[in-house]
Amino acid sequence: MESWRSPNLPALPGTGPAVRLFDTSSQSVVTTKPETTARMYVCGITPYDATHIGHAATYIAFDLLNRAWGDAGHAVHYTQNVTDIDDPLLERAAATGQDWRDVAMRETELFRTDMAALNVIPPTDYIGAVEAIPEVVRRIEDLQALGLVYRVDDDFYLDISADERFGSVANLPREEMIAIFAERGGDPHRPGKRDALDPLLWMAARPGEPHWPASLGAGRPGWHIECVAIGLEHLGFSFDVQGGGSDLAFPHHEMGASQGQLLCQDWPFAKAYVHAGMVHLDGHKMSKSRGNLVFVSKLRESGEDPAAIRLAILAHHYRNDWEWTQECLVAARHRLKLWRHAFDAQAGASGHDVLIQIRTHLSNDLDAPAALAAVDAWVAQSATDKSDESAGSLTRNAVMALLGVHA
Ligand code: 5CA
Ligand code: ZN
Repeated sequence: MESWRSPNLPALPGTGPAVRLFDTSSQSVVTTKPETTARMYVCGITPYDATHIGHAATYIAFDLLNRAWGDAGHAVHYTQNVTDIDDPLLERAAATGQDWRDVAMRETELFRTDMAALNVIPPTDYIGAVEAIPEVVRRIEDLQALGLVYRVDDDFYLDISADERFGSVANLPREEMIAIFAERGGDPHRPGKRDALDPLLWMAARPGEPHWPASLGAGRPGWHIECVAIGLEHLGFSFDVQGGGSDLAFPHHEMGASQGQLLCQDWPFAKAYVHAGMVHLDGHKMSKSRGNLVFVSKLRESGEDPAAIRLAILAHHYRNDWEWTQECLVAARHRLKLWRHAFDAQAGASGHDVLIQIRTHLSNDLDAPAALAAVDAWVAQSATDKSDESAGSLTRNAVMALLGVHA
């Protein structure tokens, strides 16, 4: 699929430090140690109602990582999928009398426009589930050859317990896994399954639903195998970061890790599993199913500066759950105005010092709020300290290159 245009990335003097990130699997902050090229897979949208502030916050979090790695001297190979065939998309299309393909195309296009407006660096590969069906089928055949696949009626399931490490991404007790699996697209109680937690790999064609021909019989992919097939195809095994919102840790990333490990008979599928917190509205997780949404496109239509939307998001640490409010946006507008004024003035307190501080905070588990506070402090100091004549342009470039804020 086409992705979107790249934002302007000003060059900065020197390089940033190695990036440390909180890894869900080990429940600790780890130092990422990519080879020359850092490899990252971030789960993409299911395009039936794009792009709310929660989505934007998650993709901006991984955009910070992309920028921090680039600043540390790495090339970044970034793969993202689009779940352009899945139950929620079909349900939405049916409920609104639209063709599922039209819904997917329209919402994906809106997502691209929103990501470009928010200065998110596009992925290297932007891959739809539908276009990846041949790879998905090939991976399921490989699992079959390993004797790990069984049928329930005409659907195919994976014997997940064959991976002795199953459970080590989200580290949840079994009862909790079963409960969450049922909430997030799984079918723990389907009769005929060997284990409640076995994931669906291939769903046989249902009357009136889209399906594709395959050796497995006509049907469509299960959810988790989609990201495994796309990740292995484009990044290879044991890439540096598997990312998404915290609602993907289980079952999606847990199931994906086991599937990848079984396919490659190796470990780990990803070196770190990194999860962004959930953005809430009116006390509940912002979600398409609940309908409590603030859309990036609506804010933009109402004349909001995308840089203010991005700053409002960056004021929250990516790992925390937080509540979107009008006040965060008002505060971000105010901050943006102060920053622009200070950058325009050129002379100010040392631009070099603030650059180092932004780099340090970003490399420390993407601590954007601390980076914003460092810029605020520089702005305040620059009201009286004019010792550095080009501080404004250096700080503006640092903010643009590292935080992605066009100030
Ligand atoms: N297509 C799958 C991943 S393969 C999917 O989860 N799509 S999604 O559209 O439901 O979500 C896209 C991304 O946004 C996921 O990483 C999800 O964790 C994240 N996300 C969804 N809602 C929120 C929220 N309220 N706050 C933060 N991130 C969210
Ligand atoms: Zn995914």
